[in-house]
Amino acid sequence: MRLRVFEAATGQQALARMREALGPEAIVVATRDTENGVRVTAAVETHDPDLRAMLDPSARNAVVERIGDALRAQAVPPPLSERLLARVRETGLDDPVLALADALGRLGAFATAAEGLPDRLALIGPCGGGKTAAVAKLAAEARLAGARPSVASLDTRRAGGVARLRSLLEPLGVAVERCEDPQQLGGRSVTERPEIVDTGGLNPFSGRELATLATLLSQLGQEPVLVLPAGLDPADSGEIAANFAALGVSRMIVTKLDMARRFGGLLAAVDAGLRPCRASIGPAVGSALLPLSPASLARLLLGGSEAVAETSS
Ligand SMILES: Nc1nc2c(ncn2[C@@H]2O[C@H](COP(=O)(O)OP(=O)(O)OP(=O)(O)O)[C@@H](O)[C@H]2O)c(=O)[nH]1
Ligand SMILES: [Mg+2]
Repeated sequence: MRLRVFEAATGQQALARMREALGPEAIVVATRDTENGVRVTAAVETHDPDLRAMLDPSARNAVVERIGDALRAQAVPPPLSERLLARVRETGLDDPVLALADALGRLGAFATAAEGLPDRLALIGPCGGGKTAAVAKLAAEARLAGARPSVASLDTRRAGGVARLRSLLEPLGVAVERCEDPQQLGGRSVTERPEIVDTGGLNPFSGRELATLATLLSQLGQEPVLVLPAGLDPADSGEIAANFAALGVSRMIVTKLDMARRFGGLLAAVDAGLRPCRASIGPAVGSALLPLSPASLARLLLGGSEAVAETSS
């Protein structure tokens, strides 16, 4: 109940003002004649908060349970789930998306949408992970923004590696420079930005191939960015991400979200120290790489595959 006072020359005018301000549900509590006319005290019902429901401890448990169920369904490794749930319990936020987003924000660093990706980058990662498609998407995005990207490829060991990227970028009028090694790549004078480099795929569990990558990274002027599919087994994904983190890689583009039904692998990679910068949903060059934030990841985890379908349409 809230009280308000209205004064006017006549009672009718005071009542009209009251209705205008408080609506038809207002009721008159008292009227009094004054020197200038009439003074009406009116009341309007306010909806009191349901304190009992707000203080009910089981309401908080319901949020924890909902998030716990989602993390299980997403095949998030149990120790990682427990850490996320401990944070959800600690903050006591009532909204599942906000509560999970907060916990994810604590789990690892996320690049902000504005920060995005470096403007000189080399995409690296497991065979078939989506590096070449991501290079093409980044180049297309730059063209759309009116920039003239520089694109080069170090994927020369395999027949057709460079040709595929060329075929993807030809319609955009973007040339692809073939570079046999990092010396040739570094020897060019490139002023265009962004500068995007494609590389050949590797076996992320092979010590020999990781050692070759480490040598390559020590010779690159561009920041290496891991390209990792979202639907990998969580233990594999965490191990792959940890191997790349050990080589000094800190950012990743997550691909093939549309081909994943569980995102525990993505979370395991974030937990291993890789910052998710962008997400690829579908192979088409025209489908943009979307930013990934703790909130969007929380929605993805709570909404599952339906959320991906929504985002991609
Ligand atoms: N559904 C889906 N397919 C994708 C996505 N990104 C890439 N692909 C497809 O996955 C396949 C492999 O992608 P590439 O871009 O060639 O992967 P890569 O990492 O360059 O592969 P290598 O150079 O052989 O190591 C291709 O058929 C792509 O069209 C994605 O986000 N969703
Ligand atoms: Mg490739």
